[in-house]
Amino acid sequence: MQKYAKETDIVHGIHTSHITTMDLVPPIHLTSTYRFRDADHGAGIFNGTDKGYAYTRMGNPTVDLFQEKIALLEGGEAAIAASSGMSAIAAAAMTLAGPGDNFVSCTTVYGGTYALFQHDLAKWNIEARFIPPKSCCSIQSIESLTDQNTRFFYIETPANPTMDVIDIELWASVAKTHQIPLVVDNTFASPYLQNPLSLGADIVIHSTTKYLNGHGDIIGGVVVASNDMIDRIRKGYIIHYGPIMSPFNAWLILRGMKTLAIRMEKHSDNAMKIAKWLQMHPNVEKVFYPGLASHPGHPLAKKQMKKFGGMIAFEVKGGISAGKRLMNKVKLCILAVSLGDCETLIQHPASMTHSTYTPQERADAGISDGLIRLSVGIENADDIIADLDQALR
Ligand code: LCS
Repeated sequence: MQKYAKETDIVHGIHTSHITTMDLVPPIHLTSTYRFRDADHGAGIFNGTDKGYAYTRMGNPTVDLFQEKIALLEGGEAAIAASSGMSAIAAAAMTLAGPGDNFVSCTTVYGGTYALFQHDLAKWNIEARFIPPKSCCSIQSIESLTDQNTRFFYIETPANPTMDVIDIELWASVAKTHQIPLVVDNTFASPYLQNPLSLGADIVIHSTTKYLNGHGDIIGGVVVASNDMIDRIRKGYIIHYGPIMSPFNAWLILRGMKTLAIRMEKHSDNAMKIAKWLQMHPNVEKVFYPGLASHPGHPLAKKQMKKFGGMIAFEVKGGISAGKRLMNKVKLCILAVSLGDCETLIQHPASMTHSTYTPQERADAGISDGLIRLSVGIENADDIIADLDQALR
């Protein structure tokens, strides 16, 4: 089979036109159920001896197309889509671990992920063990929290919201020695900028709400892994707990994904320009962007990412009160959570995305009260800079 570059796969991968309609764009299969030719056909689909669809919670052609496409782009055998990034994470975690088990992660992850790990999984007697940012790339720290009941490792890189860069190959090597899977949330990078499976990870997760869809109009998630693992997650969680992706959302994500390469190029170029400008601004205390040579994760990001993405965090002089004034003064940038949209979004992690942490937990995670997060859009970079400049002044 001809092998194409990532940009080409993003546009052409998977879909082949229907033999008679010859449509360029696949149709949306909006159906909850499917006809069986006869009783044996129906029974055959249910027992796996016949190919075909039975019921959309168990499988849908439009959702399948999206799953095949993301598996192709991440270099995985298969994928299972979910109703949100959170349900994709829950599906993976609850398939891999049960009562009495534990897993190891980093303290700094998306606030919803942290709450799921710290509070909700605890109710099922699944224990999350967190490594603080300073030792997140230390084999010793990972080893010291790993025991015979550790069922998986979970990392997010770059991490939300501090932009910590976590060494995927290092975590993968420790995971291999313990024969447990490494799960990587690749949401911030997208498959265009980073492919964790090629660096030794076993499972990749995306909130498709973000860069994959790219247009801020749906919520979705996906898990990419081996055929066996995806089968386990599908049967062990998605089909029976039911957080499936709707065919309509799968179709919108397929549509949004076609421009992933050019969007990620523009997000990354804009963010680099803005991060450099912020770094020089007299009212800015500190900038966290892995593309800056001053970022501690810069050499690692250069190694494991193609470019540095569209997410920036920064602290303004004057702490939280100055930060609030900044967020209230922007005119072009939009004060909103989420990320990866065409529009530049600005938000305050401590009171918004990471308000699920206690103040002490946020301090442990390196999320200061004055930290502001910018999801840089695809507008003209100078217009974003001019807006931030008037607000900072
Ligand atoms: N993983 C990461 C890295 C995220 O940033 C988010 C959401 C999720 C998973 C969960 O995905 P969802 O269920 O929302 O599709 N992050 C958000 C954020 O930073 N602002 O609003 C949501």
